[in-house]
Amino acid sequence: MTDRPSAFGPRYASALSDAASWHHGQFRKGSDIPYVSHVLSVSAYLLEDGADEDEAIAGLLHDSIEDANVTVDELAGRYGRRVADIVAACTDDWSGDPHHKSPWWPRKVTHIAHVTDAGAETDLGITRVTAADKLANLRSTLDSGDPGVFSRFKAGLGGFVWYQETFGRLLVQRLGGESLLARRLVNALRELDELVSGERDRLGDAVAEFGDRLSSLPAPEGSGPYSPWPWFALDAVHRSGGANPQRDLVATCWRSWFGGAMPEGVALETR
Ligand SMILES: [Mn+2]
Repeated sequence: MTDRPSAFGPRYASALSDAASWHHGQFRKGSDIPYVSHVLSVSAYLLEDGADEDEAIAGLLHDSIEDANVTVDELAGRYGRRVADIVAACTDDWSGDPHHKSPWWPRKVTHIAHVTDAGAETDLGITRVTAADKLANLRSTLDSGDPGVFSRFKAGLGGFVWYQETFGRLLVQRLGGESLLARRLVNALRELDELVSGERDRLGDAVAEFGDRLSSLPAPEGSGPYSPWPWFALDAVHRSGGANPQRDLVATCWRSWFGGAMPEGVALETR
């Protein structure tokens, strides 16, 4: 024990209790693990990276707007403006009705830009809490050992890999190499890369061939600097088990990624 100021003040203790009660009865996707384990991991990663009390509290409460219907004002009243602002920035779509989120691809593109394009004056706490959240999700995916784990994600293997790699690299850049969180993310991304190259080998040429056929399509609205096609092809071919994906399956992927119906004229002919 040392007499350095501890992050575990009465505010932190109260946030621990709120996190446990706000997420009571919720479980991690496809498992019996109580949801609170996730926010405890996020907060632990933050504390180990030298985060301050506000950031460690925001880690505990980062999913409370999205998953526990807590409002920004309520958070600000209980824990102060900074905690509320960090949690709001970690929430990818809360401005509207949580039951009618905007389509996955443009929503993620916007969220990445919102967190990482921030100017130098923007609170680094937002970057830190987001990075700890991404790390906790990535680690539990990598460690699950469950071959079906990617089917739990809205945009499947391809979408998961694009999101983790793109967001992860930008977060690492902004955190800087001295950060323990950044090193942990780099290691996890390396592991993801190994796992995915194994999957790509197993899926064979269909991913590249389908990706090529899609590549003449313009990127959907709200794609920013990103082209979805290589990742979209990876998702569709992964879902079809390595075969050339059929129209119904591609249309299902399309709805998950972009919302709405797949336009006519998407080149789907089988070889
Ligand atoms: Mn989370």
